[in-house]
Amino acid sequence: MAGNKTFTMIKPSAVEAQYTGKIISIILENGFKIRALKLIHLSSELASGFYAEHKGKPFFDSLVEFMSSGPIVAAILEKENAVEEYRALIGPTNPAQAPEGSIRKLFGKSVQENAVHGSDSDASADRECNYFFSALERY
Ligand code: 3AN
Repeated sequence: MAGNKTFTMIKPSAVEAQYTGKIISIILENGFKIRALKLIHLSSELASGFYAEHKGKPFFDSLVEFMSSGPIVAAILEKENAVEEYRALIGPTNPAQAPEGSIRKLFGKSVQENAVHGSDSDASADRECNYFFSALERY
């Protein structure tokens, strides 16, 4: 059975561009509940740990540098079938290929600066939620 939680980050360039409020509105309008939320500036160590599965890929160093270049907004979202529903709402990795109205189409600039992260499986969602939030910070 599909889980009901997913993890998202609004990436540094989208936070810097003041898109946080608009992105959170879209998330809420689409039936997700916010179960945890914080603004945090990742160190390069924390960003590397988060993206450990991509270590060794050509874009890894640039991704870590970008993700630690300014604050991000991290959140735990709840909805039935959350992982799949949220990935449909944000669109594919490349904003140029994202459907009209999707978050990455609306706010993404490039494959790297694609506005938001969304977990790709229930197992990743669990790991990512625990990476960012303690039991006291989630509801
Ligand atoms: P998604 O976030 O759509 O699940 P992943 O997990 O394949 O995509 O990649 C994680 C992040 O790495 C992406 N959100 C994007 O910022 C970056 N990324 C992925 N592929 C590339 C690439 N070819 N060039 C630059 N950055 C990339």
